[in-house]
Amino acid sequence: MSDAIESILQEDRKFVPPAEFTANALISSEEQYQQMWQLGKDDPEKFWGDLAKEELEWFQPFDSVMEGDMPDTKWFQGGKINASYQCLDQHLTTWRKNKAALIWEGEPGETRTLTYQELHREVCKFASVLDQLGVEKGDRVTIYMPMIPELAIAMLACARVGATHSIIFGGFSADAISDRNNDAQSKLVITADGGWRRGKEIALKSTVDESLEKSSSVEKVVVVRRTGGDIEMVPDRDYWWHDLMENASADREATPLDSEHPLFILYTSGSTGKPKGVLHTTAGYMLGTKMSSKWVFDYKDEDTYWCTADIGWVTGHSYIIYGPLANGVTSVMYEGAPNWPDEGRFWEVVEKYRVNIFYTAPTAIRAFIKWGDQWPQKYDLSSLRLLGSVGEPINPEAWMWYHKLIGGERCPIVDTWWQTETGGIMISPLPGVTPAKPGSCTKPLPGVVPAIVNEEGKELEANQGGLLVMTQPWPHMLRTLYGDHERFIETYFSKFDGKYYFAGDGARKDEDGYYWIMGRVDDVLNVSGHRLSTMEIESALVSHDLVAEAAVVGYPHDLKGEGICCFVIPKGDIPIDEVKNTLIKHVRHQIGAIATPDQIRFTPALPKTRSGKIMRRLLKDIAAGRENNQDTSTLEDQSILEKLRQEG
Ligand code: 6R9
Repeated sequence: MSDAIESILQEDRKFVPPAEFTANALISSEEQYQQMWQLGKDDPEKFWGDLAKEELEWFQPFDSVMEGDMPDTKWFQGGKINASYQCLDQHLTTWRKNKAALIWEGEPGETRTLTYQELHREVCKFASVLDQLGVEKGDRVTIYMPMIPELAIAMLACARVGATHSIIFGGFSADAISDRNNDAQSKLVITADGGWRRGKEIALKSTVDESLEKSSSVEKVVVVRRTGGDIEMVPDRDYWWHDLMENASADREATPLDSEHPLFILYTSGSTGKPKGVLHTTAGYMLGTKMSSKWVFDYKDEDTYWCTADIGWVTGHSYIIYGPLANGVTSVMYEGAPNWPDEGRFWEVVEKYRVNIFYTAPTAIRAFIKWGDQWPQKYDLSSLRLLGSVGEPINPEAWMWYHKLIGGERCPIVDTWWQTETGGIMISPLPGVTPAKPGSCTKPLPGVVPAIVNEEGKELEANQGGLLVMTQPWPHMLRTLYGDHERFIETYFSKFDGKYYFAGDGARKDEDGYYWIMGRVDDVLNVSGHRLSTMEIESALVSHDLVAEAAVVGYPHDLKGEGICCFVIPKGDIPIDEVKNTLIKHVRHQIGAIATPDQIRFTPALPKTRSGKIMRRLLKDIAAGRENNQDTSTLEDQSILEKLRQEG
């Protein structure tokens, strides 16, 4: 058992929300939560239907709340709606029109604030640009950009005209972009010359150029000038953002769209090599992100809220843009690294904007711990009133550090469990209600009905480890994997005959009904809170001439949560270190920097069963440096294990 899991199992501390927080909270008592949760379970139609009427602005009301069972539930049929209208237009008739929607800080230090009105204006203008470029309702648009305001503008403009955006994280390679362009059949790519990261320019446009050699569906490219770096512009294909915006009309109404109109595709790693295009639609997603952020972050109108994620991941979609803006909140957006120009940057930003709510990932917290207490201690963090965590289980030690050093022991911590597929937070404390236990994401939000089941789908007793499933549909769940509905059913629903949504995580529920996530049960790695599939990395490795066969496993890593260990059978003689670097570079080129292997171990053979299956459990033990006490009787060649250990 790993140290992290061991320490979670021993955890029995409880942290009750401060009375003052509870007194001002939107959901402020256990009874109120119980009532909401019970209604969501017993009568989801009423629960979600009432919220959809109260909380969303409809061009045309819906006829039904939900139609059909999982996996193909349709929500709010007959309704007409627009996500950009929810985030922008609805605030313009209120006092919020001149409130800051986005406060942006670039890594080099420049800042830009866009009020709701200003953001609306920019979004309308870029929506007009999309019209001019021939982007139509239903078209797919790829966005590959740094964390700059134009990224938010581009995504909301797509939503405004009914184009489905597919945002690709800036750390992905040209091949990864072309795969996604082709899968989605994107018509347009929006990018920038580059972005800033740790003082260096990360080139984006040149990567897009390379990807377009293999993306035949893409007709045009829009380029934001960010770094001023040297780039090539292809006539009649590439256009500067600022040229297009110069004369664009700010008069562009939001197109009324069906509730189930596809809002975005976001690619994520699954257990096979091919990334999955998770598709979210409009009304259900907007309701889910609006309500979950309101309940979990307990927004107040005067709050400044900062989610440190990149918009290239689902957390940035749901909790930098759609959720907060639908609630009329001020959302901070930061372009760069947490340790540039020094390790105090995040705390400097908190102090500068008097951030009240701060949402980050355990991998970042572990890095802060390593960098030392002196960094947060240098800054005034007294504005903070609530902290959040997302992306992977937070170990109790990191939780305590976050609580003491950042939260000054006064801020509740919301450990939010959810996935790209769930669209929004599913299991999380309510900060004014739920006593926190470090390491547990606690209880399901209203409208969410999870269970822990065994392989046969039988619900387990308290404290028994099993598989996490959802037993009821929810409005913000994924609708399909783009272009592959069969894979959607197969991946998430076939395990339990269509009855449950299978999350892919192992978990247990304790005697108080608290959920404790134990990590993925499939071949998905969680590296610094980012999902990567072992198969994806294996295919990248074997695509290199020097590699005959490869097996990739995760192992516990102090900072990243999981590190990437690659066992490689080379072609020919066992090569030297230089080849390791070649292979590392190759993987980075194939997938992107986020997939950089931590270890490459050459081996003459891999441990296999007699039927030829790689025994990953054994490799995992070896990568983790653990003694192996598993059954190796099915291992074809017993001497391999010894050899592998020696290689390490
Ligand atoms: C939002 C996001 C999803 C996977 C998920 C799980 C892990 C996320 C967690 C957590 C424990 C938490 N995960 N939040 N594990 N506690 N609070 O991260 O989406 O990138 O799709 O990853 O991340 O394993 O299945 P995504």
